[in-house]
Amino acid sequence: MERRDFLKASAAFGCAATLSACDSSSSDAKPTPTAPALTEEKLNWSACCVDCGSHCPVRVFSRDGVITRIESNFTTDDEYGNHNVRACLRGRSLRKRVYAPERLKYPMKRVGPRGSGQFERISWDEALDTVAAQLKRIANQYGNEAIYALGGPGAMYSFSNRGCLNRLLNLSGGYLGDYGNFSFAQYIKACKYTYGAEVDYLFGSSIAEMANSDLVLMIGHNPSELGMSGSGQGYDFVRQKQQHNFKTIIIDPRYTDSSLGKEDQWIPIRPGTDAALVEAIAYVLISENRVNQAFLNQYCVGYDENTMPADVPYSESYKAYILDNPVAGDLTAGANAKTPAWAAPITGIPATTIIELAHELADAQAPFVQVAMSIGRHSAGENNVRTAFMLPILLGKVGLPGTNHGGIPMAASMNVFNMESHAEAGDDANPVKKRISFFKFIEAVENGKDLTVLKDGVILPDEELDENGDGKLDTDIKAIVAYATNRLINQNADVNYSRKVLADDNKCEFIVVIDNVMNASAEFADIILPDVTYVETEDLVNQGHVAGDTATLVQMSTSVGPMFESKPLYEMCVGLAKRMGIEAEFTQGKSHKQWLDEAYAATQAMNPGLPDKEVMLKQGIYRKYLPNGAYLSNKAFREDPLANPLPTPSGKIEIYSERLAYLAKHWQLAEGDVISALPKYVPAWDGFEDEATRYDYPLQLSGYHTKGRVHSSYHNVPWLREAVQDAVWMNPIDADQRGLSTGDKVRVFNSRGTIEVDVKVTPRVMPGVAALGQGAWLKMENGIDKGGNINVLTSHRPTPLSKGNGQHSIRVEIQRA
Ligand SMILES: Nc1nc2c(c(=O)[nH]1)N[C@H]1C(S)=C(S)[C@@H](COP(=O)(O)OP(=O)(O)OC[C@H]3O[C@@H](n4cnc5c(=O)[nH]c(N)nc54)[C@H](O)[C@@H]3O)O[C@H]1N2
Ligand SMILES: Nc1nc2c(c(=O)[nH]1)N[C@H]1C(S)=C(S)[C@@H](COP(=O)(O)OP(=O)(O)OC[C@H]3O[C@@H](n4cnc5c(=O)[nH]c(N)nc54)[C@H](O)[C@@H]3O)O[C@H]1N2
Ligand code: SF4
Ligand SMILES: [Mo]
Repeated sequence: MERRDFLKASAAFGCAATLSACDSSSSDAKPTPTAPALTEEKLNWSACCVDCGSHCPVRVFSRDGVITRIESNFTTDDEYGNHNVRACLRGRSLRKRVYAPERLKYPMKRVGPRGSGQFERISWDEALDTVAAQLKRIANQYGNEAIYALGGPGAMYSFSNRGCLNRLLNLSGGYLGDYGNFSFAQYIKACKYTYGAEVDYLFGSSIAEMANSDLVLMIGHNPSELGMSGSGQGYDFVRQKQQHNFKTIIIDPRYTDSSLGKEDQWIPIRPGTDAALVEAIAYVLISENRVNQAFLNQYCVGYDENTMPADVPYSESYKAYILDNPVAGDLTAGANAKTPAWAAPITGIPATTIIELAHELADAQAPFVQVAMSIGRHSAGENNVRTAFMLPILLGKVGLPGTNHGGIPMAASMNVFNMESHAEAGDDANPVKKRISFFKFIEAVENGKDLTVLKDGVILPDEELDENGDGKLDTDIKAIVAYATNRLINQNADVNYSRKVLADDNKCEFIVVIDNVMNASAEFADIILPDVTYVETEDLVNQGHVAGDTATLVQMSTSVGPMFESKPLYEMCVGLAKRMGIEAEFTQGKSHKQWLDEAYAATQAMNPGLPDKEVMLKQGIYRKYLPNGAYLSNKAFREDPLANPLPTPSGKIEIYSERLAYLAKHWQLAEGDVISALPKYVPAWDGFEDEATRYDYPLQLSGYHTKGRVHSSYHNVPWLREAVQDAVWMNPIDADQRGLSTGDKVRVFNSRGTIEVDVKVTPRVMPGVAALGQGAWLKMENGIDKGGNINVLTSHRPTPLSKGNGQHSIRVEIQRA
């Protein structure tokens, strides 16, 4: 018997026996009160469906509909490959989130000014009547393009996800769609213009491929804090490191948990300057003749005179740019050559360290380069990522065992029915074809009609390509449907700007928020609909994007929900469909249970070994370690580039991109924004070299994803706030200059706002840089955020190419509060 089952059995039988033995041994004649008989404790499998990507199983024990405890997965012998998919500290505290005081219990409507947080309880009928009527009114008055659907990362179920809402909106005339996302908008553009496709090249080699490497270089990559589950990257990385002992170098402004003794070298770098480091490494490799010339000749475009596109001179080549010398064949460095001496003061890395790193990379048999998404979330993010991709390219270490082109680890995953894909298939697809960048929706509320193709990257229906055209949006956004996201306010950049725009209900006339808790975004709703939490519903979930080498499927079920007056999203959507006159189309005549059974059957058809649902309800998790083997990125291209060309226009790796040269000429860019044909270090707004802000705000602030939360999810669990202190990290040098010590309350501020937090003085962050975990809940008091929300300080200015979020580029000053 498994340990837990044994404990459960003793609780059920052993304890009762002990109690009665106690009773009879009493010599006192007075009757001793007996404990009320306990009903049997039930076990249901559920999952943590947040956006960290692992979607770990959890075992929910309950009695009479009340959760007694939540446990992790402990059902295997834990042999690596068949190991338990353990939930991290967050998933294990799920009970605290379910019973949180902030929990939304019933539908509510706003009764004060928008954003004032004044609400009144209403019935479901009133709530759904209002939502249906408002969506219809706005569609009639302004067109369906005026409706924007925001959401999803809070609840990554396969069935009851944002796809339910998307389908509902699609069937009622559609909504303004978006492209890109907060995680990797800039990154996937770097992939597209270098390797030819977006998400396909976001993912690189599996972590298991590190077994064949002798040097793992992580640029901003932090698996130990970002992939913490049993199926996550953190554990896979540690296992590979233990077994194969490859050298590990980590480049990060912070000494992260991925280091902590697992690294051989930590190279602290100033945020947003990795491209300067890479260019200096390129300089060493080129000037010492250590690039892989044969690889560059055969597989790449734009490196030197051998590989330039027709009509583009050598002076435009990468080699000429790095050497600052327009003469082919001449290795003499020009005055602006990208030498280590040039990069040192920018990056904060000594020139000798840069040269050593270049030599280490050149000497490695199989360098495995991992480029994190984080370096894309900067003001010149696309160029940061494109430049980092140059390391394996210059070395020719692409598509060979033990290497990686840079992409984040391929997440092993199983196919699953997904409502979001379903909502875009066939007749249910969105009739509105226009799309904006995900990061532009507040601007589209403020001034949608001013957003154009060439200035703002609006995508028009007849122009699948986001690259030319002179069109624009026809309307401002007038309604927002926000589901499972705190991105109306908390997670979006420049909180004060979002608050100002959304507070005006003449601009966005209607906002509905569907969530579990009253948070900063819910406060801006006109109608709030309370959703069930993960443990209160039946669904299916697979492992998602920031995940490791074990593919998982979890069958969720419940004995505790729905709690209060909450409802699963699907059922809310049925209620709305009824009121919008599209119930038959929406339900297709099926009950919620029938949909779930069909979703399971469809999933089973895609995964032949998957047991029947009855079995999975008891077993909870179905897992496979590397179901398709370890993935080696670019293997086929490397083996035969003619038979397996890349999806770029040239079929090769594009160091020089003619498409980007075209965009650079035709797009209307804001002053200081750079789109370049070559990958380049660009000193951009709020970066280290930004003249406009570096004097008033001398510190760079790095807003990492903390192990204490997933974004804003789990912030309201007091256990986690104790376990992982929300303090701004400062190097002792910077703290001394300001007379600060650990535990002091400080104000962190810039032109956009001020937050108040504790300070932690630590050499784990480099001088000149402060660091603060993103995602803390906003708590505005007299214009100062006492919650410590970093987005009070971030800019809503988009990045040049993807029009994405440069939320990691922040400059601040810090003073005692
Ligand atoms: N400054 C800064 N800002 C950032 C980032 C950064 O690095 N720096 N990172 C960005 C990134 S990568 C991302 S992905 C975004 C994420 O930002 P969000 O998408 O806003 O993610 P969360 O903050 O986790 O919000 C999830 C919401 O879903 C709710 N929720 C949880 N479970 C359920 C459920 O079962 N049903 C419903 N209806 N709701 C539920 C939670 O209560 C929460 O309000 O943040 C971005 N913001
Ligand atoms: N615990 C936890 N795990 C998560 C999440 C979470 O909120 N909490 N969010 C999930 C989601 S949605 C996403 S998108 C991913 C995000 O994954 P990432 O984007 O990779 O995460 P970040 O924490 O932003 O950055 C990772 C590291 O990069 C460093 N860094 C920041 N700027 C730079 C730079 O310019 N150069 C270098 N070299 N390093 C830099 C940071 O200090 C940090 O340690 O994580 C996922 N996993
Ligand atoms: S936060 Fe991520 S790693 Fe932690 S339990 Fe949830 S899904 Fe698993
Ligand atoms: Mo993300």
